[in-house]
Amino acid sequence: MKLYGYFRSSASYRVRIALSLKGLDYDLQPIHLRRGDQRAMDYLARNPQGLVPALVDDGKVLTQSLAIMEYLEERFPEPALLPGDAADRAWVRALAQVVACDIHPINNLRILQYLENDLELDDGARAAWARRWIEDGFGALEAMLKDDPRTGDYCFGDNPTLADICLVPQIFNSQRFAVDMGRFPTLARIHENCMRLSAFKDQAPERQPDAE
Ligand SMILES: N[C@@H](CCC(=O)N[C@@H](CS)C(=O)NCC(=O)O)C(=O)O
Repeated sequence: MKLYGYFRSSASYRVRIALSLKGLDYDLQPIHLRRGDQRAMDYLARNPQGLVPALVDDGKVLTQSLAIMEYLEERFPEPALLPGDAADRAWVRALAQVVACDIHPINNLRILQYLENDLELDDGARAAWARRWIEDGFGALEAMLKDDPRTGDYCFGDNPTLADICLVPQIFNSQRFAVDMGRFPTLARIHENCMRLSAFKDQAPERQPDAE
């Protein structure tokens, strides 16, 4: 498998964690987002959205981190990243989508670049924007997880799932915007547990070969 990604991209980090939890090897093809490699013709031929990650398996190009992780789950079911029960799976997907659908897209590089270049917002205003939406989503996740009996060492029980895989990279990203995790003690505890696992720790952005 070949993973097109960028060390600091949280969507790429998600897929690296999933591959690692499933014990799957891959070759990394760095796409330098700040340099604009995602908009080069040869990359757009693979992913016309001009976003990372993209995973190539068996000659097929897969895009969108959630779709890629669901593909990996179907193709390599063990260890499972989703629970066995349909309602539990819907819960885990809902937690994952709070991050992947409602927090991450409005704080993405291209959005921050639009705020800077088109709306001419300064560093402080851009950071305030990112913090606003991250804290909004983290507040919802904290409320969902803190007293729920399904919450364990991780977002769902005592094994990592897609929910943790989405949460941890978003917490990494939130550190750039000085989000105070003290306000989200359940998320902070789960994050700490995840970071004890090599799949999360070794795939962290600063440990990637393309890290700057
Ligand atoms: N929903 C997509 C989001 C992908 C995405 O936004 N990737 C970011 C990095 S985390 C990117 O490639 N940004 C490039 C840009 O904004 O130009 C997924 O989950 O794969």
